[in-house]
Amino acid sequence: MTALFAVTPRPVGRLITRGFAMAAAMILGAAAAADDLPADMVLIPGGQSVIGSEQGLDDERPVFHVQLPDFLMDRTPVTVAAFAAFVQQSGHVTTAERFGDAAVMQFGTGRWFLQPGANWRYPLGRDGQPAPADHPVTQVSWDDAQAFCSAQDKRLPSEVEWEFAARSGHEGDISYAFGDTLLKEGDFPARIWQANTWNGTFPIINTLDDGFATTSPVGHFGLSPAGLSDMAGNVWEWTADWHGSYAGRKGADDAPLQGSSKVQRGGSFLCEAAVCHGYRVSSRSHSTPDSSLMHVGFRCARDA
Ligand SMILES: [Ca+2]
Repeated sequence: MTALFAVTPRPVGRLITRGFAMAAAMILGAAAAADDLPADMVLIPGGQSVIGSEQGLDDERPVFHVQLPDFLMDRTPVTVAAFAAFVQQSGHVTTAERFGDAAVMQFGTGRWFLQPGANWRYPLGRDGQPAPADHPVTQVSWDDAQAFCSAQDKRLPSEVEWEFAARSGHEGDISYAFGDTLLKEGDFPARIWQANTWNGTFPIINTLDDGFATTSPVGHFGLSPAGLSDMAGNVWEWTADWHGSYAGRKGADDAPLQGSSKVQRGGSFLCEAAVCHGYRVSSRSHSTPDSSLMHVGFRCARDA
């Protein structure tokens, strides 16, 4: 049976954004100069940034400062199609397939359970729909994600790299990878959502205002100023790092050397701000490396 998993509750935090557009323009200018990038990756120019938020939850503070070199990030989360190609080529058998079950949340109650037969092909189990090819792959463990990235000559991003990329060069407090509002400014009452989250009252009512009850096609909600899609909502994304307190952190290279669970970033379609505001740039969740969950995927990174 699959090991226990943790899904961290995410209360609402109030965050303030300033100067986002200027920082974004700087990033875009630097990225545009790179002509030899892999088509599926984005150059994230290095620099300094704050990590965490003093207005966030306990594990988002104290904030600390990092200095990062240039690095590359996948433009989108890894899709079901890309993962299928990897499986076909490598013969990889996922953790969920070996265990015979994976974690599924029951809509209406919010109760998590291990669903027999759930895996990356059928995230909700064999009675559910097969995973669409252009959606982010889910029901993959940290070990599966690591294996995929390694096969592409890539690696999982560190937690610091993930947040740095989500901030698009913005060092101050910032709400989301796309700015400071979930709804595109000026579009009321058109209600143009910028991320796939939970709309309504979790876990009882999902109004589906953003169009999706579970995952959505990668890139459906556009790109962040850094050129990345789905850096808020859709699926949480595995990072390379063990989860731990920020207390004593002094830079990008002193993440915990051991732990019991790996950090996930970005929030998911299950996040409703009053319960789980996980799609903020500084928000963190974590699960044991062998956990496979219906709302967790990943993307890869590479040294520049
Ligand atoms: Ca949704």
